[in-house]
Amino acid sequence: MATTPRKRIRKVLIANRGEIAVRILRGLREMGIRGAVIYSEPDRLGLPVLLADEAYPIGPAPSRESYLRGEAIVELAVRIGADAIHPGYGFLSERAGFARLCRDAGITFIGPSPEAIDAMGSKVESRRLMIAAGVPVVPGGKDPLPDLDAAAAAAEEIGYPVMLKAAAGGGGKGMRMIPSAAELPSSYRAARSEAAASFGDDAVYLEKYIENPRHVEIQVMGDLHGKVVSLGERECSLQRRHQKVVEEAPSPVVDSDLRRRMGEAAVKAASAVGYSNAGTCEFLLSPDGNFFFLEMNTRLQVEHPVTELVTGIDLVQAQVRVAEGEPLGPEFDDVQPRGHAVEVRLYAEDPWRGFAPSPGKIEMLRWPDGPGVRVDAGVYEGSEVSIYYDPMLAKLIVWAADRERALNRLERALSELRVEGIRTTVPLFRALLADPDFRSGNLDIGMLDRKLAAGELKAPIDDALEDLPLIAAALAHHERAYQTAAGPANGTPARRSRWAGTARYEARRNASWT
Ligand code: MV4
Repeated sequence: MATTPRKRIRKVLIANRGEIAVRILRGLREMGIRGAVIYSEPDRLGLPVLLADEAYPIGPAPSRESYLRGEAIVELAVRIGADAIHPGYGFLSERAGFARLCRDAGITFIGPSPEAIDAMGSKVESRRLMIAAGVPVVPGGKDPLPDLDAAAAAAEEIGYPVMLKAAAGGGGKGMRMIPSAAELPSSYRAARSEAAASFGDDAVYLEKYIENPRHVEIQVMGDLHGKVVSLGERECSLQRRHQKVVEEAPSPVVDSDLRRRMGEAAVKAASAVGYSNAGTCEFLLSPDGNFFFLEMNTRLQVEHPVTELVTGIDLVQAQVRVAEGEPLGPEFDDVQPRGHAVEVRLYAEDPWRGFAPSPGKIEMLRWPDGPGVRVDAGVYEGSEVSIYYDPMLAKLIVWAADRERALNRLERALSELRVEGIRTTVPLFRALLADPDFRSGNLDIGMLDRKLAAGELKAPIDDALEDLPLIAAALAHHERAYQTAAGPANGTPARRSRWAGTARYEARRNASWT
């Protein structure tokens, strides 16, 4: 029998910060692998530094001078004797050039090959590859449009409404919905100049506009021996300006047949570019049940924990094992979701003031726990939340036997959570949990924006009321102390404090403080 080539990884340098650096450290420590982190100046007291086996300064706050210094990071990995680099998400994670630097230095990049990253990097290029591989993509053109006349002809053929997209793009930049022929000329010019400004390439192409779709994505995992598997879907429709807010697995509308078909499409997509390691295929799922490949994210995603909770697979550890050359075993075959998981992203933003950033010191912090609750945090009580990086503080993830119970559990967990000193998106989640459309799983990619614009999402209770039990208890304590010292001395018991009753009543009434 042929032996599998497996290069044991003993030390990993994590080229990231915040909660994902902490998440990766946890995965490594359970495998007996040393975890080293880099940190920028404002991150010197960050949670990753406190938890890592080794920590190295990488530069000042701006990412370009710290977390994006690819060459310095690879040099550091070599110097400290790391076998591999885990890029996390964002920063250098989807830069083929960085994966190449690692390869050239003999460092294992924990992610796909530079060739696979490149192949999925360009929209028209990956679209062409997907069409050739038989992966369903949104109906539309394959090539960039040379001029307005070509755009008008293509739009007529596809049928309005259409969507103009940047060929080099991704993430929604340079994208324009065009309801009818009248709007085409101005949108065409605007899309081209926006594409030029964002990507240095003004090429655009056309697709059929899919109305009220869901954003459903498939987690894939590939090994270095050509095996690629699907680990099921995540429902990510609840987003604001391409920033996901809530994610769940499984999707409330994906049944086992659709899951199998979307999984097969995702495996085809990944296999077409020789994909290995963790990746995500994004699809639009239209209300009539058709699905269309959008793009592939060639990294571990923020929302990976919901997949971990319903599959029982540790995705970070699986990434390390496949990077070592270990083949995906039978436990990766025909993986089906068990129960239901929901994740909410806690941002240091005020949802009632246009999601204004809310940096500052976390004066008080109490995470929820108990059955089925997971917190992936990058901060602790006393942390300073700076303005330099993504404002996501933590992810709260719950698991339960079904969706209804998972949402009840999330509500319970949020009632235990306290963050003082900065504003967070927590009240938005409370409002969403009280929303009938969210509760029933009736979601699409425009839902959150529509409800926010219509003022339909409101804080269910005034935040200030949360402190009532605390205030009542303090007053009760004060009054009791006062009466003990100066109360009637003739043997009659002191009159019972009105505040004591209030404190007990409030504590019972408001589960957020007990
Ligand atoms: C679309 C679409 C509707 N029809 N394409 C936005 C980001 C980019 N990755 C693709 N996007 C979209 N492409 C067609 N033909 C709607 C979106 C879209 C979207 C997609 C996924 C998640 C959130 C979104 C929010 C707005 C628009």
